[in-house]
Amino acid sequence: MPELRHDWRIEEINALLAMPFSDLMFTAHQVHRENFPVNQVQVSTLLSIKTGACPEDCGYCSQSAKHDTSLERETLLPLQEVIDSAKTAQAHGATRFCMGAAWRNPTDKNLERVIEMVQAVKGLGMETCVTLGMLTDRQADRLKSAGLDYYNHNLDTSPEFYGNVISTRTFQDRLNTLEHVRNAGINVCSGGILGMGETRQDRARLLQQLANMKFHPESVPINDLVKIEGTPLAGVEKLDPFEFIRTVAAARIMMPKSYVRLSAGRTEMTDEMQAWCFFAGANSIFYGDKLLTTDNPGASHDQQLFARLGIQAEAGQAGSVHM
Ligand code: SAM
Ligand code: DTB
Ligand code: SF4
Repeated sequence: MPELRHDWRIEEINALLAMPFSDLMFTAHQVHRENFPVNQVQVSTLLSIKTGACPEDCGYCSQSAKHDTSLERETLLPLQEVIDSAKTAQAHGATRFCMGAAWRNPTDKNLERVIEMVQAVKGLGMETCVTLGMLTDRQADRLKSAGLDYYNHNLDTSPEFYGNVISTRTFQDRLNTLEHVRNAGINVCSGGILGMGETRQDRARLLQQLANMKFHPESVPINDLVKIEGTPLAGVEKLDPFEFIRTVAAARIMMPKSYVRLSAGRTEMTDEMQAWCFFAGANSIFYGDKLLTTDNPGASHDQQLFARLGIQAEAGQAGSVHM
C-alpha cells in the first residue's frame, strides 16, 4: 500500500482536479476501496450549544454579530437539554455527537461547562466532538484529559482567499489551534467550505494545506456554502456540482485514510449528487434535521437514501489513531 503523502505539489492537485470526470471518479473510488469498507458511512449529529452573537465576522455565517441575519441568540444550553438531544440522536443511529458554540474562543469557565457536556455524552456511549473556536494549548490539554474524541476547526478556504471571507482571525490563528489540538492527542476534524466564490486554484490550495500537515486530519468536512440572507456571501453564484464532487474525490485521493465528510449544503443537493460524492470517497455525513442553525435533510430522508444506495451507517469506533 502506498505511503501517506505530505508533500503534495499544487500542479499535481490541479492535475487531479482537471482529470476527465470518469477517470477522477474511478481513481478516487479505487483509493477508497483500498482504505475503507465500501458502502459504509459514519453518521454524526450536530447541536448548537451556544447560538449567535459571535464577535467574529466570517462572511458565510448566520451567527456573526456583524451580520443582520434574523437569528435568535441563545446562551449556553443547560446540560440536561444537551443530554436529551444526544439521546435522541443516538436513538436515530448517530454514533458521534458534535457540539458547536458561536465563540471566538471559550473562556476557561465556559470550557468547564462544555466538559460536563462532553462527559455526559460520552457516558451514553457516543463519540464526542466539539467546535468552540480558537483554543490555547492548555485548553486543548484540558479537553483531552476530559476524554474528548474530536475537535472541529476548519481552515475554511485557501490562505490566499481567506482574507475575502474573514478579517477577525487569521489563517495562521487556525493553524495554531489545530497544532494545539494535535499536540494534545485529540483527533483533528478540519476541512473547508466550497462555493464561496473561490477559484479551483483556491480549492487546490485548501486541500494542499490539509494534506501537507504533519498528520492528515482524521476527519475532513467538505461543506457546500449554505447561503444565508444578510451575510456578505448570500449572493454568491452556486458552485457547479461536478466541481464539488471533483473536490471530494481529490480529498479522498490525497488523504486516503481520513474520513471525508459530506457536510453542510446537502438540502440543496440532489440524491444523485450525493451518490456521486459517496462513490468519490465521502464516507461521513451530518445526520438529523438540523446542522447548527440551518436545515439538514431529515433522518428519514437519509435512511431512505442509504437504503436506495445500499449504504450502511457505520457502528461507533471511539479513539481512532492519527496517521
Ligand atoms: N465558532 C466556531 C468556529 O468558527 O470555529 C465553531 C462553529 S462554526 C459554525 C464551524 C464551521 O461551520 C465553520 O468553520 C464553517 O466551516 C462551517 N460553516 C458555518 N456556516 C456555514 C455555512 N453557512 N455554510 C457552510 N458551512 C458553514
Ligand atoms: C463543519 O465543517 N460543518 C458543520 C460543523 N463543521 C460544525 C457546521 C455547518 C454549519 C452550517 C450552517 C449552520 O447550520 O449554521
Ligand atoms: Fe463565529 Fe464560528 Fe460563525 Fe465564525 S463561523 S462567525 S467564529 S460562529
